[in-house]
Amino acid sequence: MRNLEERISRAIWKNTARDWLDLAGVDVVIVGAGPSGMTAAKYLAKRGFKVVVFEKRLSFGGGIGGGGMLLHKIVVDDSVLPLLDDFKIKYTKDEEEGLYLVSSAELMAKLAAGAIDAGAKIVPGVHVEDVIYRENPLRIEGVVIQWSAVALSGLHVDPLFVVSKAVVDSTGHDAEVLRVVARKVPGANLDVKGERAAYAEVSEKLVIEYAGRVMPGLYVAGMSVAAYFGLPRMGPIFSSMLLSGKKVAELIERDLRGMT
Ligand code: 48F
Repeated sequence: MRNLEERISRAIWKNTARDWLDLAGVDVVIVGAGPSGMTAAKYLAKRGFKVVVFEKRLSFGGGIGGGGMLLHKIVVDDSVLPLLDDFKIKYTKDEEEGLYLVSSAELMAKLAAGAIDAGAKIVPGVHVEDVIYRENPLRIEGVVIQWSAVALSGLHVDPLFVVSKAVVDSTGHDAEVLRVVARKVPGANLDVKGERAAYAEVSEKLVIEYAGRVMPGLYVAGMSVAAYFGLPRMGPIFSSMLLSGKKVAELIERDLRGMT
């Protein structure tokens, strides 16, 4: 029998290698494990798509963990209650304000659990640094990935690829994938306007309305929508984050199944 240290290493090498082989080609790559990305992941995986979520940090949740100015709750309105029920996320109502409260820890944990239980893989510590594109017709066909630790080190290390039928930019305020496409994909003609100052009511509505397909193979959900279209920010109210993720999942399903 090999000693324990050798068996630990062999078990991890073998089994992560198997996972990575499987991830070289997927249906959907979701960039960023924040609220919009994890919501999209659950609904796509539940409908039978092979989904991977790459998250550059070592934890999931994105902006949820910070709550509202580090206070451990976020708010939603009643439009999102059926979705919370889907994930078995508990909420309470503040009658006076007409808003619902969710614990930030519970939201992070259960969005991730919902996505994973539905069959999505969340891989932390992986930075999406670029996309794969094709011409005639112009489309996005996957992403270019690097370990976050390598990206942070400043070493030049060539990355690897993950091919997919759809990529979702759910990277939050920076819209990192859209900015890369705007800069590096000839003919994409994307203009990332950058988010505007706070106007929560308008932003909550428009982020859901504008979430969707940016170009063939590329979709946007969450705060990236605000950054792309120059919409206002909304602070720690999360209805549009969750509902835009769900909407994008439905659009991708429709596109990938060739429905109208
Ligand atoms: O920022 P984030 O939570 O995005 P979101 O789903 O939700 C925004 C809200 O949290 C909040 C708000 C709502 O009112 O304003 O801010 O739009 O999560 C984005 C995640 O993407 C990761 C990042 O670490 C974060 O966890 N991320 C960003 N760029 C990359 C990335 C990248 N290039 N590769 C991998 N992960």
